[in-house]
Amino acid sequence: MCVTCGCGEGEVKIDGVAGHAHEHGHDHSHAQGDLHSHAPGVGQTRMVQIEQDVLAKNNAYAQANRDKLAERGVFALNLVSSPGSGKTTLLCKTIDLLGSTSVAVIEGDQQTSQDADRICATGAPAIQINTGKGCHLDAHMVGHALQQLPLADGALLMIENVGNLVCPAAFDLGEAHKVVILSVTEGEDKPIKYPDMFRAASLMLLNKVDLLPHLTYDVDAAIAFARRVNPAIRVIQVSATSGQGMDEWLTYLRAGMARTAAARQQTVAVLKARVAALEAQLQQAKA
Ligand SMILES: Nc1nc2c(ncn2[C@@H]2O[C@H](COP(=O)(O)OP(=O)(O)OP(=O)(O)O)[C@@H](O)[C@H]2O)c(=O)[nH]1
Ligand SMILES: [Zn+2]
Ligand SMILES: [Zn+2]
Ligand SMILES: [Zn+2]
Repeated sequence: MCVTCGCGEGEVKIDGVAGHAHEHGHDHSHAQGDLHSHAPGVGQTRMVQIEQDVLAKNNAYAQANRDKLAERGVFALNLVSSPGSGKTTLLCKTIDLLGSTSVAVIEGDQQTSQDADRICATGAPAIQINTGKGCHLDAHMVGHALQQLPLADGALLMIENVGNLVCPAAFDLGEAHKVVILSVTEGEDKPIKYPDMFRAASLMLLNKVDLLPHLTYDVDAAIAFARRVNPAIRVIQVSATSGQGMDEWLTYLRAGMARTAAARQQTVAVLKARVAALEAQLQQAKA
């Protein structure tokens, strides 16, 4: 169940396959029953306890994902938005510009493999997670998708979450950052109506700016609303169809990939130095 809206889980499918093997040997006794957030007969204290258990379990899976990604030097972003903001279109455009060999994608939708099919058509690898009745991806699903996704060392991993401006805010997937996409057809006030999501994100992509000449949309007001809930949020104005703003977006992505690769190299260097020191100690002990 979702701790935010109480919706059911349904049957999760990864690339069309329900259920999954547990090579990683994790305990699978989820604290996710059929309980509903507003379940009659379940007291408030019990509900809070269940929410904490679900989120704690998710955070443990997220940390495992984060460790795995760091080991590979993979920069991972969790793309969140309401349905139809342009996430998949933006991903296709990004892959076209960045090259299909350096990007891999995990797609989240309740049903269909439409989005993964669109990504695969670009040449980049993609895995589709269908959440059934679920309203968000969680770190456990992403961990299983990662087992199947061909992911090069130093790659960019884009996780397109289920279109929903509420529930995905609470679930860490192991990403470096959440990126919220707001399209100019949705109204300026979404950041103050759905503040949790805009607070959780480090970057807001204001998409579909090519449509601005046809709308009465106040870009400054939208940015001011976003900064009211998250003063540190960075904003890039883009159009996934015309390509406007893509340079700045690609610069952001390349900088993140370079930082992540450098951190991995540093970890490897530290480990090598430690191994050398231990070998020297061993030689001394033998002498
Ligand atoms: N004019 C314009 N249309 C866009 C832009 N980006 C996406 N669209 C259109 O918006 C619609 C939705 O785009 P998608 O990429 O499917 O949006 P999404 O966020 O992936 O949708 P879900 O996965 O269903 O939540 C499509 O008709 C796109 O062609 C843009 O920058 N400008
Ligand atoms: Zn929910
Ligand atoms: Zn599992
Ligand atoms: Zn999509």
